[in-house]
Amino acid sequence: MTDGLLLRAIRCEDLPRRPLWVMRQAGRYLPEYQRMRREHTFKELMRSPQLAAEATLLPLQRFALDAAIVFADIMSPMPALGVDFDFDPGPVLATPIRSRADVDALPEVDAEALGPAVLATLQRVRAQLGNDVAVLGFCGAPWTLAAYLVEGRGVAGFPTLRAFAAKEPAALGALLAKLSEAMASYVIAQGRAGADAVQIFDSWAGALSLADWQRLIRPHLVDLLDAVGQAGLPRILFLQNAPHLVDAYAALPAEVLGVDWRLDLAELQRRHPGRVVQGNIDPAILLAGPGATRTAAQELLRRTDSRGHIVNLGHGILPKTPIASVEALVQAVHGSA
Ligand code: 1CP
Repeated sequence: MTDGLLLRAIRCEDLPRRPLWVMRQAGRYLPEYQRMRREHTFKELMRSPQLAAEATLLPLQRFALDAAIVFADIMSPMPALGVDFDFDPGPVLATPIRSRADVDALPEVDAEALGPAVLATLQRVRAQLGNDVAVLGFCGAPWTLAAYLVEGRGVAGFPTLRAFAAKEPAALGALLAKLSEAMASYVIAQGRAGADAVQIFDSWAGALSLADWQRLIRPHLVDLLDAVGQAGLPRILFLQNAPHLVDAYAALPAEVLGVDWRLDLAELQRRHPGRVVQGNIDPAILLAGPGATRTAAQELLRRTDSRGHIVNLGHGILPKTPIASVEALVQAVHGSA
């Protein structure tokens, strides 16, 4: 059987239309998901491969999307690193990592303990979908995971993390190295469990300057990308709110570069010819309704080169998004080559 549109776009093939999926597509804007959440906590859903597979497949039952992303969180593998956390609604740590001693106290990673429920979910999802729909695994990039581990929760600008980077660069390096190694094992295991490609979410990429990113973060991100590439798994690298880093990210070893809505995707394609890109409609436009969504999608399709473009939002879909806006997005993408 031949591959579906998403894997073919990753190989930069000529296609009848562009592939489409939506970041956080299995989330709270779906009434069916809200129903599941009334009966189960988020943690319960993630702990049960049967329920997590059901949540993963919900958006595919409504919309003709070209990929399913496994229902899990970037924190799902963290228990294997001895990290204790809860969701409120984002990740909150019982004890943030704030010193060299805290980093050194992290246990040796037990590869078997890295998200076993996520792997079991992927196996179920892969078995239930045809090859025309790609199954995506994912992980957090080392820096974005460190943001939660050090800050303790999502905080605008992550000031505690940035102070830690300034005060304890070697400890930060040790933490990022540990996360990079663990995430490589984790996503490679996802590939064995049925993921056709993996997205590496660097949602908080933009917190440091380019010079500090080059010095402190880049080597560990490259180690992760290299390990995943050596395993033969296609890599989608997503960065958010980091326009000063986008050219540096475009030079990293990943098959696809995913960007947020702040960037001009057509211009990015011109600056990096042949680079496969993903994105980048502003998720807030979908809140404005199907008309505004259709206009934004058509404008994106008109302005950008179709070859090597995976259509997506520029960040996760927002909880109050009308279903009709997602339908308009799907129709716009299906209606044009
Ligand atoms: O109340 C609920 O239902 C829980 C909310 C929720 C959900 C549905 C969280 C807590 N995570 C998730 C699932 C999730 N998270 C997916 C599954 C796939 C899908 O929904 O389609 C994925 C891919 C993620 C990834 C994720 N989690 C990222 C990277 C993507 C991004 O949005 O930038 C990040 C930064 C997180 C952290 C996180 N977990 C949850 C929330 C609400 C957040 C972000 C907000 C915060 O930092 O407080």
